[in-house]
Amino acid sequence: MRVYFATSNVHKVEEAKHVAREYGVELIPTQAPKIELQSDNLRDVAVYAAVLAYQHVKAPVIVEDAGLFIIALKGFPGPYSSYVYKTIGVNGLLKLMEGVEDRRAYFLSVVAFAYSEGVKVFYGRVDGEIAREARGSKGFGFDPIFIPKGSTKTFAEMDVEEKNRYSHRAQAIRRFCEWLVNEGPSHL
Ligand code: ITT
Repeated sequence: MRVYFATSNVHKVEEAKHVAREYGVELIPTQAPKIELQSDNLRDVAVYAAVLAYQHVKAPVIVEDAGLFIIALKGFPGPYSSYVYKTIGVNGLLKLMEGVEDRRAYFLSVVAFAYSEGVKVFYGRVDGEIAREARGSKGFGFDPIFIPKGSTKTFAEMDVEEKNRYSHRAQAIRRFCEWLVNEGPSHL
């Protein structure tokens, strides 16, 4: 089964492909149309982007929208993670967390699948904490400062397989693939 994955992020593709392969699903990367809906809801952003992508590629396609939610910062940067990463970055977030004892945070992933029958949405979440300093050079984005529950390593200290054992994205893609294989449209 082949499904397009509309994204500008090569790391997302690599992570998702590893998971999808286990289900016999081939993800084909394609450029996402770059009009992002301004919304504080990841689901709305993903669904809107998936509909646009479907009109563009004219074939079944997924879009994934993700964000890092820090409890002590009332969920910031959340849906603004991409902008915050590009502006203040990892060091800016560490600064905001200086002196903060409650390090709890989670990543959320929303996968929206657009196809002839409409849009289906799948979620993934990983809980963990914000490290005291950046560690590791693998992965992308806020990986150097996120330690998932059950590990002492940051995501940036893990290879793709290990990150996928924990990650929000791997969970959402797994749920999508399970649905696709068991209940999805058979003509894909
Ligand atoms: P798209 O083209 O797919 O939208 P993007 O990089 O803009 O790619 P998102 O808007 O979904 O992706 O991601 C928002 C930001 O959240 C992203 O730039 C990272 O900084 C951060 N992020 C999301 N998932 C992450 C992960 O697995 N590890 C580290 N940071 C992550």
